[in-house]
Amino acid sequence: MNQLTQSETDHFQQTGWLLTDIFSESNIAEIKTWVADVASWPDTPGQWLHYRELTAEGPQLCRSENLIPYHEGLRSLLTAGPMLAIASDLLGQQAVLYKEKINYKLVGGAGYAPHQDAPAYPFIDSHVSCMIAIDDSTIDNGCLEVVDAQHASVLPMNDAGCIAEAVVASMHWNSVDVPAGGVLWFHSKTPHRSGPNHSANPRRALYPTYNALSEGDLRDAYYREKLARFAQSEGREDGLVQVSLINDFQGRPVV
Ligand SMILES: O=C(O)CCC(=O)C(=O)O
Repeated sequence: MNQLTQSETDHFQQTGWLLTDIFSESNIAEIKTWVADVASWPDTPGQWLHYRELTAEGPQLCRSENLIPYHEGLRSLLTAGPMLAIASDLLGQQAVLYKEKINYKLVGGAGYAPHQDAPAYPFIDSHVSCMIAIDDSTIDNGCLEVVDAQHASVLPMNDAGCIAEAVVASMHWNSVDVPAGGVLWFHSKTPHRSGPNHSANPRRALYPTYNALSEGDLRDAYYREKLARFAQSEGREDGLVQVSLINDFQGRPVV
């Protein structure tokens, strides 16, 4: 613990998000190769999960998840060292990894409707997540946009499990540029959204999520629950790609 300064912890407590700079150039280069490793994995039932979307460039990977059982580098990055220490600082107690994913947002990739993560994360009320930017993340390529000081409770939702339109319109959205290797931490009730990637380059990001270990080590239970709910689901009524337990992703299905 105590990887963060008091003013950094205060910023997170007050706003619900915090931008940190913890990786060296060589760390970042290595993490980029790990993300490329995952993207090259085949679709193998019963292991990691890949999801695809249809873009103007054709079918593209949009997300991979359940990665750490199959990648030693990612496992040690996300379950030890500064990542686990910062998550513990922000939770105020020992953290444990709850889930992990890569959102690729390749050229033409879709964005995410305004939402809080908490309704999509069963078993526990409060988590802390972060976006580890693999590529520079800007408004052009669909960076995260967050709302300050709205992480105390779950806000009214629409049928998609996203934040109700009237509430979205009443809030002030801050777009947060994150340079490649930068890490943007956010609470699971911090409202966030992102636009599509209108640029000519990918906007990849790795997202680990942590919970307090005192509430249980629930990573296996999370993936079991998610797969069970997906197996029962008949797909989204709006016909878009289902990557989450809420319907935040705006990607079109590959037909
Ligand atoms: O990667 C993004 O643009 C947004 C990700 C997000 O909000 C999510 O995966 O819940």
